[in-house]
Amino acid sequence: MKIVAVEAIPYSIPYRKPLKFASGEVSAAEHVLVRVHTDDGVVGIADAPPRPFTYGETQRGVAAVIETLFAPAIVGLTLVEREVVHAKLARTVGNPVAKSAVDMAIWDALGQTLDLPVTELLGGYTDRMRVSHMLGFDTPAAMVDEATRMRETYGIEVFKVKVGRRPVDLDTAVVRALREGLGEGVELYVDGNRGWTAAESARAMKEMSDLGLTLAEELCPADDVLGRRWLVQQLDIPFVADESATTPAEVTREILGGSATAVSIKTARTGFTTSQRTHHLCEGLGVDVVMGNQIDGQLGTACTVAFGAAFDLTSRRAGELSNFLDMSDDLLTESLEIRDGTLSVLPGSGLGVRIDPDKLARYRTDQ
Ligand code: MUC
Ligand code: MG
Repeated sequence: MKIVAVEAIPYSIPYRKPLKFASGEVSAAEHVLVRVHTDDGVVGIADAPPRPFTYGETQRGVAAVIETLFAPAIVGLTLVEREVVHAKLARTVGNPVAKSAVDMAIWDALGQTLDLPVTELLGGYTDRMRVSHMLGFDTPAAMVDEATRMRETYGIEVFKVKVGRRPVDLDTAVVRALREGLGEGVELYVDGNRGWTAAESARAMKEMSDLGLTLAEELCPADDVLGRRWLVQQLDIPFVADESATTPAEVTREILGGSATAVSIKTARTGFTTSQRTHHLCEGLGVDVVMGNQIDGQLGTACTVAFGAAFDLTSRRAGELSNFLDMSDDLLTESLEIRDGTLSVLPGSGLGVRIDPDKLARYRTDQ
């Protein structure tokens, strides 16, 4: 049960089609695979997807902070001393993605050691989640085509539409085309990644008020404090805090300050240990939760569904679990399968996933 080594392996896998949104664009999964080794020969794994446009982390920075600060701080601790690990990592500010991957790799190693699935250790509420697919910027016709393909191929009926372009009609036209093209049966919601002002957001939401949207996420920056509060007060659907609520303290500030009424939990940035704290906080505050996607590959998606399925509150809404489908390849020995719009938690101990050594050798960038 003792941690003896922590590895941080950078790799790069191209996307077939880049995902574009108001705060950035991703055309390759330039992530870091984290492996935590124990003295029993167990190896826990997790993925770190750096998102410099949101958290300031880079692939080299993630590998460096793990190798130079985190690994020396936690080697020698046992897998059950997760709160000690948490406190040691917290001595370094920021670096949410690097910290989360270390945390989740420890949980995977713990599950393997106890021969129990991580999702059951976390809460064991259900074994699957409905899937929501994120649609990146494109023309209305291309976005309707993509959504139609996702519905026909995987049975996905929930779509998060990226918005936040100027003029706002570029995006409102897309959402209208999606509603007309897909019909009333699908669930649609929007995510602006802070691209609009509060006034632009209000205008866009008014223009789309007949389209039956279920959520609005980060339409304008949380730092525009009064504007955002003004916007949230006039909406009749939950306003999701995503990148503005990446810690329990930020969740408390956003919700109690009236700047959001729902929260996106992303295991890529809060791991399992802090995601538990965020979940319990949201339950206590009585706010809705969405399991978000940090443009995760299959390993990250396996973590999201393991956490999301563990609790009632996190499994109620569809989780954002499908954007790995846009990658040209992945690292796992067996692909995740979305069927009938649903992703099941993988069976087996820990996270239930294994890395294909040949694929890792092909895509790692440090050798
Ligand atoms: C999202 O919900 O914002 C875009 C950037 C990122 O970090 O996650 C995605 C999706
Ligand atoms: Mg978002």
